[in-house]
Amino acid sequence: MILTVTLNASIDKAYYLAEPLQPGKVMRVKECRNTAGGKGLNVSRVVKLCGGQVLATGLVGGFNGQYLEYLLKEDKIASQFTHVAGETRSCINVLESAYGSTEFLEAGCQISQAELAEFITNYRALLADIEVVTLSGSLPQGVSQSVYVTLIDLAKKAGKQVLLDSSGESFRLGLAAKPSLIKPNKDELEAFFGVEISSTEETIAYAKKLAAEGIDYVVISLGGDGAVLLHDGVTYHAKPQPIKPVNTVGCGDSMVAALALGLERKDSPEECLKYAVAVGTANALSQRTGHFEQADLDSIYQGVTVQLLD
Ligand code: TA6
Repeated sequence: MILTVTLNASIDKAYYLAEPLQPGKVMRVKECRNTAGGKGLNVSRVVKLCGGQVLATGLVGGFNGQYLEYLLKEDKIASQFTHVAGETRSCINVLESAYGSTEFLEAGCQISQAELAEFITNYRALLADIEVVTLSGSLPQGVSQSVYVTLIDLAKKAGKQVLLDSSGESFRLGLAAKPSLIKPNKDELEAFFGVEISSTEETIAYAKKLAAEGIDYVVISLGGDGAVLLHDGVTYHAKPQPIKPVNTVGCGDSMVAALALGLERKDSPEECLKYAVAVGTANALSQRTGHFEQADLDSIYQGVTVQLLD
């Protein structure tokens, strides 16, 4: 069983426009699709789509929080959230022909120390019956940027593997707790080191610096160029056949879901990476966030090549 943690959950609203976006104009939305969002809930949907067992937890509140739990029930995803006084946020993704995907991410509501303490108590209890934990996304207001350190320490003390997928200060602090696996994308890697990276060799050099921090699995997602994985002193690069992406929102979350399953299944590093790149690429072919068609996954998986680099 995989436990997904989403502290800054969201009602993800995808707006599909028939016309190219014209800033400053009134744009009519051709179709609107609402999903239970926030990175960890995209992870939850994809774990289930891949045939895994998943339990979603985190913080939800208000009418949006009720709607989110309703949407998860519709997706038949089990959840046990801590309920807060604030209102769960919305995140907008505008999809159209001029710019592709443009996201507007709300900050999230204010969380009290008592609400966070209640979540941590609930989280500790949930650890007993699961194998792998994923910690994903930004943090709502009032939650310390060091919260992932606490959650990683508790998971590791309980003997669980824990994946961290966040950015900025919460990622930098979380590293110190040595999560089992991290998956920054290239932009997040550049931001972490304050550099510009222009080749896969450079990506690997910086990934090695993260691995040197004592992180067992370091994955760097590279969009259409696949992903690299560093584990036990070996570097792997998995690349998919080229595709024409439809909606790339949720690809990183889809990879996290596949990597969590790979760890739970004790797959080889090579298989973990190949499967994760195939799932992330299949998600890019779907209009829906955190979703893929099985036929797409099956054909993409066959075309993923894995290179052992050193
Ligand atoms: O990765 C896509 C996504 O999960 C969207 O669905 C939206 O919820 C956003 O990211 C949330 O990102 P954040 O970093 O604020 O947790």
